[in-house]
Amino acid sequence: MNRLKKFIYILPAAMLCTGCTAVEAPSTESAAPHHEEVQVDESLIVVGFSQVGAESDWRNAHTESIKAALTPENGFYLIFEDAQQKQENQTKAVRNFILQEVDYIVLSPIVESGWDAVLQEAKDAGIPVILDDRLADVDEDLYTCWLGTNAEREGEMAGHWLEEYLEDAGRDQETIHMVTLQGTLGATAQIGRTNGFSKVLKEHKNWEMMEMMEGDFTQAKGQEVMEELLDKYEDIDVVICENDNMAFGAVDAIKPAERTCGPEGEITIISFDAVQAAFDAMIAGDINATFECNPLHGPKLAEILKTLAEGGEVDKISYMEETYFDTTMDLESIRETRAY
Ligand code: GZL
Ligand code: ZN
Repeated sequence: MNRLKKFIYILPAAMLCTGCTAVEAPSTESAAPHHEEVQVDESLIVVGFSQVGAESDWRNAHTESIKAALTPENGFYLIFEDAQQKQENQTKAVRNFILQEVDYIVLSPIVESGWDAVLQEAKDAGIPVILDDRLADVDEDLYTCWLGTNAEREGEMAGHWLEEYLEDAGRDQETIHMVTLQGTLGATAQIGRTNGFSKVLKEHKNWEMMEMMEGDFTQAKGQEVMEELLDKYEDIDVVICENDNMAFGAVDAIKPAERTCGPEGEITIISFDAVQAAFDAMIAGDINATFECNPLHGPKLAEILKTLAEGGEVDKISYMEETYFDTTMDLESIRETRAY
């Protein structure tokens, strides 16, 4: 088990832990200007988690799930850092975790590139790294395992869903004009969804992907990009949005432009994540389908960390279970069962 640990944190006095029941250390940006020692109960697994940001409903559900699982009651001391969608903040956070001698580093890398140096530093410091959600493009020996979602499969599922949808509508021979709102370029979810959908796109000579633009997984950027595409293209039949928040942004752009979308509209909207607000958008008739990307990683991540702490082995890759939802389903009742 871990020896009794002492950490030098810059902590507001109020956050000083009393006795040994550790509290979640605040992210360092909220630090007060003085050093305090925080003692962590020796039985707790100390985890530094560098999160991408709070850019989407999905991301917030992902954060909440991990915070709810990595609690002192469950045997963890969590140090949480929100990088506000900046890679340099994540690199800084990982270096901080190394200085604090955490037991494990969990990283959800905003993009796949640029991690070799800092993950080598973690390896040299003997601190195992677990990649969660997105992947880093590094040697496999720089991370212990990846708990993720199969974005390429999500993209392919969306392509096959569109095949069926168009066939049912008798439009399988029609020229279908499409655009894509891509997520943060270089992020695993963007790479996988774009590549997965493209595999099906290639099988249809009558599907015309007119343009792909980065919407950075946010609603605001999604709206901005969709406004540009609507100005540029008179005839858009399908919009592929690589997450729900960009789909909501696309709807915000389509409606004021006197265009229509969703199952009754001229523009079919396909999305990814399947957050609750996407169910609301399908029920409202604004979007057609959303491909699930399960953010509830907390329990599985806690299980992986405990297995490792007990000297056990874990799979190099573990995928979350995922499906899809569209307006042909009983969305009201499904929505009630959704945890995010
Ligand atoms: C998916 C995750 C993506 C979500 C977006 O694995 O990385 O990031 O699809 C989120 O909503 O911003
Ligand atoms: Zn058309």
